[in-house]
Amino acid sequence: MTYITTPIFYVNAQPHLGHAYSTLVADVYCRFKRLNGDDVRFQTGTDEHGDKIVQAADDAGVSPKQYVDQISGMFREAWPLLAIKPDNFIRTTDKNHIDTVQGILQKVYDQDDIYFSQYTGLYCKGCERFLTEKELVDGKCPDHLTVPDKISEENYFFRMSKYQDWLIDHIKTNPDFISPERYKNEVLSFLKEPLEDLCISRPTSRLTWGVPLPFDKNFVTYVWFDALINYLTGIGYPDGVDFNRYWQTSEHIIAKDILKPHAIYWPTMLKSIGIAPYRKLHVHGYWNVEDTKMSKSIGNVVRPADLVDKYGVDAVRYFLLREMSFGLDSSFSAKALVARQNSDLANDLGNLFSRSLTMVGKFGHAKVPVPTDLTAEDQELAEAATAMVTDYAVHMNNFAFNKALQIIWAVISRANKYIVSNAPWELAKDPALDGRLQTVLYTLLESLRLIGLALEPIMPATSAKIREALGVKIAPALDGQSQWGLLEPGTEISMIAALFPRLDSGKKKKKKNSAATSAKTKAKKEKPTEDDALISFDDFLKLDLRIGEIIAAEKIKKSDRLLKLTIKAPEERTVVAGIAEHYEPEDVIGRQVIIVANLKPVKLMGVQSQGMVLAAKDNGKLVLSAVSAPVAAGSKVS
Ligand code: ME8
Repeated sequence: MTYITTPIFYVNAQPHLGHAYSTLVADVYCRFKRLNGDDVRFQTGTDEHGDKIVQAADDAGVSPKQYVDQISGMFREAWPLLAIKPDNFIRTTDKNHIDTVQGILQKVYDQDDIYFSQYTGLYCKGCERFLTEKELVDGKCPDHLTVPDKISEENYFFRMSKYQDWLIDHIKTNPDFISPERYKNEVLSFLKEPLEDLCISRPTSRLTWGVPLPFDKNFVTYVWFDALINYLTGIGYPDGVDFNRYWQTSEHIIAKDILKPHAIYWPTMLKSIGIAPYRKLHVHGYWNVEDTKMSKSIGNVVRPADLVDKYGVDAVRYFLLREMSFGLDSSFSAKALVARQNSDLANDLGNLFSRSLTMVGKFGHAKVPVPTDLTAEDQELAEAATAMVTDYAVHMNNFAFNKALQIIWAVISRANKYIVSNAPWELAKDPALDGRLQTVLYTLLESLRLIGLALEPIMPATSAKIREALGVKIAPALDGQSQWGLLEPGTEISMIAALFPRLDSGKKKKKKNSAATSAKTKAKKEKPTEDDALISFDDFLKLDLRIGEIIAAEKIKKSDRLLKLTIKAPEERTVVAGIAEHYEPEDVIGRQVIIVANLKPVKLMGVQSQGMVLAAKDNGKLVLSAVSAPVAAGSKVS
């Protein structure tokens, strides 16, 4: 039995390659366990409270609720495009999750593991946590390269330090608790220093978008204390049957960025709640893009839906698992993906598949042939193919997906050489060699069957195509299907189109009529090229730009960033602008600015905004747009 989870992702950004990798690994591991006959539950979801989300919603000009609904939906919709099938998608704004968090907080508070105190610390908004001086590099957060804010306030604290010795002992006595080893060592080395207690609240004067503390309504729960509990809520803690069934088999998949919350906060929280620690924590490295950190500002964010649209689901799944060594960083490039698609998929696997089937069609009456005596070479291929399944399984269990694939590809390459050395087309010329010919063809088909079986978790559609071509009707399973010689002679084979097209590097795959080719996915680009950055004149004409005159302005309560403007253009309208940190209301009254007049209205902090004011951003400073001489309010800008 296994309960597999991914991190629940913040909804301050759309799903990208990094999120896709963790979720893909969880899906592959889940499919692999199921192939072994295991009872598996797989959960992912979204983390929707906290500062970051409020800020992102503010920047997008919508309310936090509208914002989280929209982005959470994008995560939910992204996974099926990659053939990822979670059993449960959890949101931290779900009522049952909020109830569970409050129940746990009350329990931990009642047993005196939470106390109230004054705290001064260095807070990194990006990490959503206080950093210690030691963690800073040149005074900055090493992950976000920002100087943390010094914050001093009264808050509630979880007695994390109380569990430090227990945690060290647990990690040492359970060698598989955190893997790969390097991350276990990192945690143990961190635990050599005394652990501080964990600040688990935020005053509502600073943040309201969170789970209210059940014992003090003036505070909301710190986002990490709330988020980690998702792993319990998702299986119905405290009394759902699934909790008792699955919890002790829980395995979390994360990247190195969130090691500390998962390896330190979470086990100590569980200990305090009185729940056994999770079974395993699997930590992977980071995806860069062409050796550069993936970031919105650089414009190199890779969207999974775009990749699927361009290259197809299985090629993307294959590439991500083949290219990254679990635990280490890796670099994505479209060029490398195309190269792998052409060499590993179209050439090696694709050719083995189409040559074998074509030859069975031509020389074997399109039926699984009857094998006769096996030669040493046949035996060797048969043994290599069966050993492949066993060895691959060891690597899959250890999250060494790239090694599992290398083992499969070694057999593919061997089978391709076997075709060349046995030259079935030559055997076909002499009727006396028909027995030999049929044995060679059988050996190829049986190798393909085992290759297809092993590939199921990683490339489910390809594996299904191989099964279909070979006339295998039963659902794939390692137990009972891993031995040699199970293909039934006489079974009709089906001719199926090539598994993978060859791609010209840099060119798009011909669009298929698939769900992946939705209008939405087309709108998102993998990496902007010069062409992508250009819009047509028709696109430009869609914008209704006008000169607006600001005739009134006021601050919006509870927002540091927003001003409510009344703008004449020529009719009066309300526009909410995020300029309050740069302009006082009295500074803007009487100004003429350029507005986008045909933007869909949105509600911002309860105020309906009908348009947008254009401003230039210079080194973080906003400067309002203007015209060089006064013009009539409402004049069109073109
Ligand atoms: O940290 N390479 O959410 P998050 C590989 N909400 N994986 C990457 C990656 C990259 N470049 N970028 C992101 C949070 N990831 C919290 C988690 S869990 C209780 C709460 C993946 O949206 C990777 O799995 O910042 C990483 O750990 C996670 O996204 C961080 O997602």
